[in-house]
Amino acid sequence: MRKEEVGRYDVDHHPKAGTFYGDVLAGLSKDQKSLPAKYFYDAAGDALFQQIMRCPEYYLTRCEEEIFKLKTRELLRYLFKDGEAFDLIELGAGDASKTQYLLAELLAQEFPFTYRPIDISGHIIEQLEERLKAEFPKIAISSFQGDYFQGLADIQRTGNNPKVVLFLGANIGNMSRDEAKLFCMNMRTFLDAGDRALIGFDLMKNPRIVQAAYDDSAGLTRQFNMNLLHRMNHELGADFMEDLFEHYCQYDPLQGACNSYLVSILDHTVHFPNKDIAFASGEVIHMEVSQKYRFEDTQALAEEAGFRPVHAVYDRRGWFVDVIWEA
Ligand code: AVJ
Repeated sequence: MRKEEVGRYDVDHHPKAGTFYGDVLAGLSKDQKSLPAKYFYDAAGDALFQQIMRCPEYYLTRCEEEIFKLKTRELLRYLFKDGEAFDLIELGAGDASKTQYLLAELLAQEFPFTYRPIDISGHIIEQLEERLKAEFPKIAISSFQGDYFQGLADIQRTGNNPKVVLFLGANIGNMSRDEAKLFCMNMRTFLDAGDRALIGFDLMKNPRIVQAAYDDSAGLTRQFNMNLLHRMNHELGADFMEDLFEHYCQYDPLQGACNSYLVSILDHTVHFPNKDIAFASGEVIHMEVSQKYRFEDTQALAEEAGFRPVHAVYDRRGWFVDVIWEA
């Protein structure tokens, strides 16, 4: 029986780091249990995140959309040099809902560029390519499905156009400050002097506003977190029970860190095909950090990672910033 289950879920007895099972077991075996936020995004997670982005409390997407829609030319002016061919690379392109404003303007002004979206989801990449080709028949697009740095390495190997790298949506917020620094340093190694990066940061603001964005009244963020439990049940043969966990999120305005957790409400044990995980009543799984920054923090980060801050574009409320850095 046990063996059959293991077979059914194709579960390795020594799961490797970097695989869903390996990363999940490593995270749940630590004293302080945690799960990597990147595993939120299966098909159901993608759909829930789409809903979160449209819910009234989640201001981030609307702020950055406003910047891309109303300040397209300002972005263009600081990102691109006239006349020279370049690669416009986007890390975690998703549906490119903000980038499309930039693409439309670049095409209208006949900039010679290739759009190179990178996304971990093959499904998302295919849809995006199809949609953009329909919408912008003249676009040169070459997408990469996989890890950001694999994608950057691939682009570096196959061409030597100047690069502009987009990393939008406060995706950098899913890293701790230290991780963000390593990430930016790593990104810098794929760039040449003069290449540019545009990064979206969510800024520190009234703690109630931040807190509400990650604890929406419709319970979408709660479902988004619970979805990872369901995903472990479906894909790894675990037996998490949603009713035994509560969603809890807490914004710390001193650190600018919004942390979300699932709290076990009883002593109980969750079974994977070849591993048991014990939960104490009140014990938490750390699910995600959404790090908020001061503008000055982003400038320090640029310098630490080997970039020169060039320009910054804010939404009208000053809640969000897209910074432009030069390598
Ligand atoms: C995709 C990382 C930008 O942290 O704001 C939204 C993910 N998690 N609600 C964020 C998320 C819960 C989101 N990022």
